[in-house]
Amino acid sequence: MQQTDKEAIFDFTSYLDVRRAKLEKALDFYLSERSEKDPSTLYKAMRYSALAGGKRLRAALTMAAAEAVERAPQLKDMDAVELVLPLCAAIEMIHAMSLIHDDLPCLDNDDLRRGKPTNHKVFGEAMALLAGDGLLVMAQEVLLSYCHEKIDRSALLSVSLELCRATGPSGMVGGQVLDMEFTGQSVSEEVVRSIHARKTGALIKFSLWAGGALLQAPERQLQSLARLGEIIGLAFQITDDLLDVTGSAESLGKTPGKDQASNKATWVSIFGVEGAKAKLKEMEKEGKELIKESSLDNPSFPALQSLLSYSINREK
Ligand code: GRG
Repeated sequence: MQQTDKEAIFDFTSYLDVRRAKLEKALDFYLSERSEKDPSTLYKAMRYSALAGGKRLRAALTMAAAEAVERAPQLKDMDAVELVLPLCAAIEMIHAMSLIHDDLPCLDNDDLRRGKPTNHKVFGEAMALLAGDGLLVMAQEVLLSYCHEKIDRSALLSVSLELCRATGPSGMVGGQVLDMEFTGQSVSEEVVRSIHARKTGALIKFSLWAGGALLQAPERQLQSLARLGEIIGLAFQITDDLLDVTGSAESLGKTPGKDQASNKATWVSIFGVEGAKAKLKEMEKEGKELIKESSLDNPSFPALQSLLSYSINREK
C-alpha cells in the first residue's frame, strides 16, 4: 500500500514495542529497592516475574483506551500514555503475581513460564508466595502514589476500587476458586463463561475501562470500553484454550496440554477445536463492529482493532 500525506500506515509492531519499552522502564523504577534495609531477595523475586517479558497485552489495552477517549480538560495537552503508566504498571504487577501463584505446586504446579523456570523453581515456594503478595499490594501503592497530580482524585479512587473488584473474590480470585471447584465435572457453556469472565476476563475488561476512566472519559465511551473488554477477555480465553491444545512449550513459553491433563472445563472441551475457532471468528466480528460504531479507533490509527486481532491470532 502506498503511503500518502493524509494517511500514515499503522505499524502495529512498532506501536507495541514503544509502549512495552515505556512500561518496562516504569516497572523497573517502581520495583527498585528504596533503601538498603529492604529485603533484597524479595525484590529480586518480584522483579524476576514482573520484568520477565510477556506480551504486555493488558497494559497495551489500557494505553490504547487512554489514547482513544475524550479527556478531562485539564489533561488535554498531556501525553495519554505517560498519564496511565502507573496504572499500567499496577495492572502488570497484579498479572505477574497471579502467574506466580497460579504456578505454585498447590495450584497448577508448573515449572515453566514465559520461557523461564517458574518463580518458585528459582526462589523456593515461600519466597514465591511472598513475592506474589508483595506485587499484589505494591500494585495499589504504585497506582495511588505515582499518578500525576492533575489526575482527578475521585477518578483515581474509583479506578483503585474497580481494580480491587477485578482482582478479588468477585474477579480473579473468585474465578480461580470456581475453576478449581468445577475441575473434573462436566459443565455447561454458561459455567465456563462465568469462570472465565472472572478468572481472566475481569482484569482485561478493567484494563480497557480504566484507561478511559482515569482520564475522566464520558460515560458513553466508558460503557463501550467495558463491553469491548468483555469481548476481548472472552476471545483471549478461547485462544488460550486453543493454544493449550495446539501450541508447543517452545512457542508458548509454558507447558501445553495442562487443561486436558487436569480435566479442566475449557472452550475446547465444550465446542471442540473447530467450534472454538468459529466462536473466535464471531467474537472478532462483534469486537470490530463495536469499535467502529463507538468511534473508538481513528481509521489511520487502528490500535484497538489491532489489539483485538492480536489477542485472537497470537501464537503465545
Ligand atoms: C490473589 C489476585 C490473586 C490471584 C490468585 C492464582 C490466581 C488466584 C488466579 C489465577 C489467574 C490466572 C493465572 C489466570 C490465567 C490468565 C492467563 C491466561 C494468563 C496468561 O496471560 P498472558 O498470555 O501471559 O497475557 P503473558 O506472559 O503474555 O503476560
